[in-house]
Amino acid sequence: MYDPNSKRIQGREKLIQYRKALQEKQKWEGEMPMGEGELNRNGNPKVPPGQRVTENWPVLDLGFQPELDETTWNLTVSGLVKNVKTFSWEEFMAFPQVEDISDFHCVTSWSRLDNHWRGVRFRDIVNHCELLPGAKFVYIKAYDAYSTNLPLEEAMKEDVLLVHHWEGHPLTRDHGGPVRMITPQIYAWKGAKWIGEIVIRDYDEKGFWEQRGYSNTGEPWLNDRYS
Ligand SMILES: Nc1nc2c(c(=O)[nH]1)N[C@H]1C(S)=C(S)[C@@H](COP(=O)(O)O)O[C@H]1N2
Ligand SMILES: [Mo]
Repeated sequence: MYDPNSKRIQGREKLIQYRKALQEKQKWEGEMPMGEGELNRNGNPKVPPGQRVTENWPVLDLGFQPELDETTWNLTVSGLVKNVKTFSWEEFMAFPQVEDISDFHCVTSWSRLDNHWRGVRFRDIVNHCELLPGAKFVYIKAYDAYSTNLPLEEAMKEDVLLVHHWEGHPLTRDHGGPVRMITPQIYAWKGAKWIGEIVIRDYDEKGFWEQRGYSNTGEPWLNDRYS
């Protein structure tokens, strides 16, 4: 925790591995310059290919921002878990509260670096409900018409959080307050704002943007944007 740079180095290493594997080095290099000019003090790229750093935090939604508060919001975990359960705000806040700093990469090419989050680990909530055999995919439903999907393995990573604070302030409604998911290692569309339900499944179902041509995997460091 508290080391977004090591996460960037991991991403960068993934990219290098991938380039080696491709063995079309020159062609690839021409199409996809690494670094994009955004270098940190050590000369390493801070952002994945094709991304630019933004200082502000843009808002993206489907034109509708659900109005929720701590009394009306709740979170259901369903599907392949032993204990299907709906957590109230108080029950959600009773999980271990963690802080983390991570980057946020939007597929529309902006990245916001070093976001300071407070929230609950996705894996703590799901483990509490006890995964059943066959659990492999996650389908997320939000309080707007939004949905998204990701492999369970990605969702269980340490820095995937359900956050309620950003930079020391309660998460605002426009950014998905009171609680949204964040997926630092994959594009931000995989992190549902106004998260309402986590469905654990043995099959994959595409979410809102995945159905409309976004990548099913969405790995920023591999420039994995569209399917
Ligand atoms: N519920 C919901 N979650 C969502 C979206 C949305 O429209 N509705 N947009 C996604 C996209 S495309 C991105 S890039 C991020 C944007 O989060 P932000 O508006 O806080 O920057 O949220 C993701 N989660
Ligand atoms: Mo996005």
